[in-house]
Amino acid sequence: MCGIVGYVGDREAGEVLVKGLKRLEYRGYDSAGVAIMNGRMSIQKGKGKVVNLEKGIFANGLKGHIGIGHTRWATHGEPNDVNSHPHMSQSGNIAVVHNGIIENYTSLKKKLIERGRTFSSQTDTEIIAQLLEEIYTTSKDVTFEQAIQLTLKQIVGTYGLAIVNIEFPDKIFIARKGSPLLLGVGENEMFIASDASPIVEYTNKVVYLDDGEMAVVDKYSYEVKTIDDIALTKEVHELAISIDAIEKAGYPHFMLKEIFEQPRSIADCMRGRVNVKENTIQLGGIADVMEELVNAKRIVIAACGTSWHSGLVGEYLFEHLAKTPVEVEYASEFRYRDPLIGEGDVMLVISQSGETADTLAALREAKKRGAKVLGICNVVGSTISRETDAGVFTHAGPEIGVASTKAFTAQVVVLTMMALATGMKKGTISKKEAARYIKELSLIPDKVDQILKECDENIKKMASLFTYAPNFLYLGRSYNFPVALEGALKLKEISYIHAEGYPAAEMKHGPIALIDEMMPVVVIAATDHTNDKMISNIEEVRARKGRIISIMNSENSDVKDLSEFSISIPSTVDCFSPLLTVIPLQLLSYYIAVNRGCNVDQPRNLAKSVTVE
Ligand code: UD2
Ligand code: GLU
Ligand code: MG
Repeated sequence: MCGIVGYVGDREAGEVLVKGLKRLEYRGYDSAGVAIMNGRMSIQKGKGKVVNLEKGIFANGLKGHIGIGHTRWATHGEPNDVNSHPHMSQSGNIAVVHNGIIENYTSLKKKLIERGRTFSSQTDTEIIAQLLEEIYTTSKDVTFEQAIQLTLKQIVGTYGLAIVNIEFPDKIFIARKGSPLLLGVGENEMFIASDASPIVEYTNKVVYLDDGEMAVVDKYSYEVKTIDDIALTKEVHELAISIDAIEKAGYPHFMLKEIFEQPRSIADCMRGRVNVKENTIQLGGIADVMEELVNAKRIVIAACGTSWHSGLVGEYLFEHLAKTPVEVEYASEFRYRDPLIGEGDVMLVISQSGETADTLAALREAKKRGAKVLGICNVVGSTISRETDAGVFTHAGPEIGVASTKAFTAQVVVLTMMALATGMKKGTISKKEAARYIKELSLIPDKVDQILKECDENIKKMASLFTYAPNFLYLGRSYNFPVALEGALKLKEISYIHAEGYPAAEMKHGPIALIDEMMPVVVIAATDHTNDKMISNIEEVRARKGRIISIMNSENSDVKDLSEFSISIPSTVDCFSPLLTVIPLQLLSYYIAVNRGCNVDQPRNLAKSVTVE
């Protein structure tokens, strides 16, 4: 995910672009760049924040009234100066900024290299500039617009695109499939952006591009058509929305936006890695260390907070699917207790930001003692991702809400893919089983979507009944025990209600003393091999008048009958159930916190990235 801006008019383009990119910086912030045309094509780009870009534009005196800009969140190729957008065609005539992923870029790149093109970056994006130039310069009687259409037809993946060509010094070409893009219509000036936040201060008239559409824009007019060249008349919308709301895509909080992004972030995490047709899982980031992972005597997972919970799910996954013994450690404990770890062991560190101080220290300790250390991080270029021997990025997109949601599900997806890949290689799961798991995994994004659509209203209603409960208990078994911990943590973090997560059967060894008619007990009762035991645990709570809220599968009528409230979700195989059961719990904590008037995105005393011990 990244931010795109474009400008053509009478203003200084550099100023409009930088201002717009600053507004879009929440979408990605590892590098930024602009292309400005003024008789020639001037490029300024590099690693780091938009302020660095601004200094560069100023220092190099980039002037002009037409340009495109980008703030990047790397998916393909590490965040460095070369991989920053805009990307150029070989001649330097065409510049492209891109939001999205070109899935077939490897094969296209190979063909273009065979035809003598040299590439300068590791990105998927560069292929667009190069292929476009190849088509435009080698095909007879093809206009630049037609060349764009032909290029887009060869590309598989998602894009929001803005393109300039020095041959057309007053035009910007844009196109969209899967990544948002809109046009701001001003008086003798036009704006282009990923969302309306860079535009609202100049105009309230916008045209939203839909998938499969492109446009040619100059300062006075725009022409929208499909990529099959059918002209369109688009509605001009009037914006009546604050900048703050726009950055949150209309959601009142980043946390809610991120919860609702999960169908997409989970799919992004699996993209290019899970292949249902061929029944394979390919994790490029750990291909070179697969041998070590398969032969590991033991895996130690070290993490903090929510990442520690995903680590617990990882333990169950690895022990079940790959038959490798796993221990999960709090990173802060591991580093200070003379741990037994060394050669032949694999350590897995998990951190959304990739900067968590305790996790980083655990990583260094394990490395010092001779273990292979692999990372699961969301932020590309972060310290942990650089210091690990190898790893897998979650590609969930920037997470702004302090309470982690989409990063958790993406971490669990990565752990699932790793455990499956290891099990397949080790032979601990058969081909047939693997096929079933891979198929089921590919269905998860749609099931998450279904939960969000079907359960949101119910959960909102339920939350209003429990807003002032002083305590909550969360119970789960097997794969859903870590989810109970995560549900309780979410509630504590953002609503400041005391909550505890417990393995359901362990409740009778203590917490059962807390249960009375005032105690809401959230039970995660997805149908699995522990179902009957779970039902007994629910009876134990009911016998003490506790109020049962259940997260269950629709066919589980026994649980429904025993619950005061139940949220019904689709079923999946046992080991993927956390990816579904956690969603209602995220929403429950969110709505309770909102009802209590808490600052959901920035809860008191917490920080997004804990870079201190
Ligand atoms: C990588 C590239 C991607 C594209 C693709 C082509 C990045 C971020 N990803 O995606 O651009 O070229 O290959 O097949 O450039 N890593 C760590 N520690 C961590 C996380 C990752 O060392 O905590 C390393 C990992 O070993 C790999 C690199 O970072 O060398 C990228 O990891 P990835 O998961 O993005 O890898 P992949 O193959 O999905
Ligand atoms: N795939 C492109 C890149 O890695 C664009 C990523 C984005 O949308 O931020 O450069
Ligand atoms: Mg274990």
